[in-house]
Formats: sequence, C-alpha cells, structure tokens
Amino acid sequence: MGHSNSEGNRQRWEWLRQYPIIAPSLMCADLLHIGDDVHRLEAAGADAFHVDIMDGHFVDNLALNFDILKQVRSITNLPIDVHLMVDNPEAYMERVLAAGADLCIFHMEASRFPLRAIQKVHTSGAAVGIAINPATSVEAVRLLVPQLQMVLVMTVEPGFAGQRLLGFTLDKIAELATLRAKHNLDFAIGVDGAMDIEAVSQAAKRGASFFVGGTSGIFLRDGTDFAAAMQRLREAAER
Ligand code: S6P
Ligand code: MG
Repeated sequence: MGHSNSEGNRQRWEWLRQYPIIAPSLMCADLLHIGDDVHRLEAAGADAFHVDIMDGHFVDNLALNFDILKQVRSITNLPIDVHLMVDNPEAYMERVLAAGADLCIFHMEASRFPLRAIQKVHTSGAAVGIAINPATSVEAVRLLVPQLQMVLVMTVEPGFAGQRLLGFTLDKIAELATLRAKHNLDFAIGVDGAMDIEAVSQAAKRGASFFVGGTSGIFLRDGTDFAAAMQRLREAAER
C-alpha cells in the first residue's frame, strides 16, 4: 500500500463499484439511539454509512464528530464514508482515517492543495472523494478525476438536512459520466441532498451510483420503516 494505484488499495475500494450504493446519512438518525439505528439500518439493507463532519466555518452548522465515527466503526463492518464539510480538510484527515473511514470526501471549495490531500488519504489505503457544491462546476475537478474514487455532487447547499433539491445540479452528473467515459476512468458518482425516490431515479439515469439518504429518502417522518424506504430507493435506482 502507499501508492494511489497499488493493488491493495484497489481491493479495498472494490465496494465502491457496487450498484447501487444506498448510504444512510447518520446525522439524520436518532442521535439519542444512534447505535440502534445503525443496527436497524444494517438489517434493513444499507450498503454503507455516510458520516457528516462539519466545523461551523465552511458551513454554519455542526454535525457528527470523530468520537461518534469511532463508535459507529466499532459496531459495523459496512463501509463508512466521511463527508468533511470543513475548511482546511487536510488538518482533519488523519483523525478521519485513524477512526477507520473507508472513503474520505472533502470539498473542492475548501481545499488549497487537493493533490496533497488525495495523497494523504491514499497513503492510508482509504478511497478519496471530492464533493462539489451546487454552484461549483465540473471543470473545477476535471484535472483531479483520474486520481479520485468518487465525485460527490451536492444537490443542495451543504450543511443542513431537509432542504429542497436544486434540480440544475443533476446536469453535472451527466457531465461527469461523459468525462469518465471519455477518459476511461472508474470513479463513482455520488449524490447528496434531498434524495427522495424521484431524485434518485433522475440521478441514476444520469450516471450516479452512490446515493446518500437523509430525511427525504430514508428517515421519513410518516412511519415508513427503513427497509421499505431503502427498497424504494433501490428500485428507483434501477436504470
Ligand atoms: C448536509 C449533509 C447531508 C445530509 C443529507 C440529508 O448537507 O451533507 O449528507 O445529511 O443531505 O438528506 P436530506 O434528504 O435531508 O436532504
Ligand atoms: Mg453529506
């Protein structure tokens, strides 16, 4: 391990090639009983867990943290992706990786030295994703995609659950899929924000394979259980 293209790393990244990947966003879980929700989500067919970490600067909110991440890691073997919504993400990466994240996602808008950040994550063996805000174009990551395992398209402004989908962001999925095909690359395209059944279907048609599920897709307030909610998203992803 150590080199970004080493065989060991590729094996550790294999789960990202699965289709679809439905990743419940744990900031939307019942925080008083997060362990119970992790077990229930796992039994209900979750493919991975999405852990949002914020710093109150890059976004004006706080979400989960390293201690919660470690606790979640200790009770599940499913892949964990960490979505860093923080300024200067390089400063947090060692802790994210030490806590056992399988995929570390940072924001293009927050990183001055993205190449260095990518290298840091790859050295640990974990996969790397870059998230792009709704107003950030695909062009911003074009030179980096050969080194990435995921581009996460934010379909809402980051920071809060429960927002409305920004439909124009879906076009970037198709753009990324075209870029991926043109250069024969294999990064996954993820989507995060307001992923309900219709949004998952739209995103899937354009080439997304990784769907973060929050209050609109999985943690529904109408009594739908996790298994039923996830099954609907899975069906919506059939393209
Ligand atoms: C916040 C974070 C997201 C949310 C997710 C919630 O920006 O990055 O992962 O937890 O978007 O989903 P929903 O359906 O409430 O928008
Ligand atoms: Mg997120």
